[in-house]
Amino acid sequence: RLDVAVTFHGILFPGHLHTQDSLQLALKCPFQDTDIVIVSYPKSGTTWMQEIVTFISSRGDPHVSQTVPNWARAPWLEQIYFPAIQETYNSTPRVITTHLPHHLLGPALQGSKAKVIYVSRNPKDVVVSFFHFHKIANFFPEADSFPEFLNRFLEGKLHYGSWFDHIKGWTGQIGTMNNLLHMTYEDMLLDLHGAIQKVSSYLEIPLLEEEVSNCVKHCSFSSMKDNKMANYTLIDEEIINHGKGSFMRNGKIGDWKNMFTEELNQYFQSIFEAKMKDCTLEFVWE
Ligand code: PPS
Repeated sequence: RLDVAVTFHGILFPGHLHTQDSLQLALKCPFQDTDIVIVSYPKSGTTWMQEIVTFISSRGDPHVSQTVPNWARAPWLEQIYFPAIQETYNSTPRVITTHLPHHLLGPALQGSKAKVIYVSRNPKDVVVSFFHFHKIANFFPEADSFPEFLNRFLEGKLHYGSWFDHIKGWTGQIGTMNNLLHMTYEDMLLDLHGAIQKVSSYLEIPLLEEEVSNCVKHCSFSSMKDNKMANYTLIDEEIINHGKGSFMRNGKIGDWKNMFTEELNQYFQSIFEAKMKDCTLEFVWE
């Protein structure tokens, strides 16, 4: 069975992709000062940021993005295959991706100059995207009804843990960690050109206007949906059921409105307000 879970520090992870050892190794990662680390809660724009960083590094040239799958050019730190990839992963800078929360990964990054990019998205769209992904990804447990799924999300019981802990843990480091850039899915959707310029300047890879335009063109939803090195269609049908839906599903802000009833929205709002009362982040909901 593909949907067996691993519990690590009280958080569930898909056992198809992780083991206790792979998770433990991640926490001891010897980060290099040149590393670029993309951090996110699932469904927040991870794949998009992997593409943006790939294109900034190649100055808008599509060769790498069209020939190397995203999991090989920006591998997942905590997944089983990471040590094997690491041995042959000679590109500088290394681009590493992770969904780990700050309370687990923070110690390994302490003292490192690795450039962290934290990507977040409004949680209503996160939970809707995650719900749909559970329906096609066979390494997640069967999705319940949406209200039950939402409840598990709000209780922090889904795989990868609590969205609240994740966002508060990482964004709580802004101002403490010099090497942390917070980008939102909504920033990227509303102004991709500006978002790419911001990331390129943070990474100290200045781009010509023409190079930024090429990055924008190739990082659009439609370009990525058509790029088999970015859209996960290379993954076996038994792992991701492509017949039931696509990873590049909708790519919009505000799709939550199609799933949340008024009652669910009020319920969400009450929990959100209670859990985020110590947090000043503002979200774009639609
Ligand atoms: S994962 O499984 O954690 O790696 O998922 P993640 O990549 O974080 O999030 C997947 C959602 O991001 C959307 N996406 C995009 N939206 C707009 N433009 C671009 N270029 C883009 N690339 C990926 C993807 O469609 C998923 O969101 P939903 O709402 O399900 O469409």
